[in-house]
Amino acid sequence: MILLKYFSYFKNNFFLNYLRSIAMVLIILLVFLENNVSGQKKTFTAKINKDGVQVIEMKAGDYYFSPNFITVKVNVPVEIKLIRKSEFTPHNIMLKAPEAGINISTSIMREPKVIKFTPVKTGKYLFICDRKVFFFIKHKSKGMQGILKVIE
Ligand SMILES: [Cu+2]
Repeated sequence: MILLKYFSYFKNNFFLNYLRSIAMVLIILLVFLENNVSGQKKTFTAKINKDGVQVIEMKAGDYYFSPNFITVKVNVPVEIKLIRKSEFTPHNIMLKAPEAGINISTSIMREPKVIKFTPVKTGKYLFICDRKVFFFIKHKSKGMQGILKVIE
C-alpha cells in the first residue's frame, strides 16, 4: 500500500516529469547527432610549391575533416592550414606518429592555424579529433578522422 502511494506520488511529480522531458530531448538530440555522420572520403595529394613546401588547406567541421585522405611526400616539409567550419562545437586534431617525426595535438580555433612538420617515414597515419559529444560519443566515431599517407 505504501509502495503504491509512493509510486503515484512520483508519477505525478512535476520534477520527475521535467526530468523525463529533458531525457527525451537528449535522446532525440543524440539520435540526430548519431545520424549526422559524414563518411565521405575526400582525397588530396599535396604538391610541392616553389618554396619546397607541401601546403594543404584543411577544413574541420561537424564532424569531418576535409580533405580526410591526404598524400604527401616523405622528407619534404608539410604545412596544414586548418580552417574551422563549425560555429559552436570545439574541435581539435591529433596525430601521434613519433617514428615519422609527426606529433600534432592542437585545438582548432576560429582563426586559421598552420601546422608544420616534415614526415621522415613512409606509411599511413591516422589523425582524429579526440573530442566528445556529451562526454561519451567521440567525434572520431562520427567521422572526424582521416589518413595522412606518406609516400616516397
Ligand atoms: Cu571534433
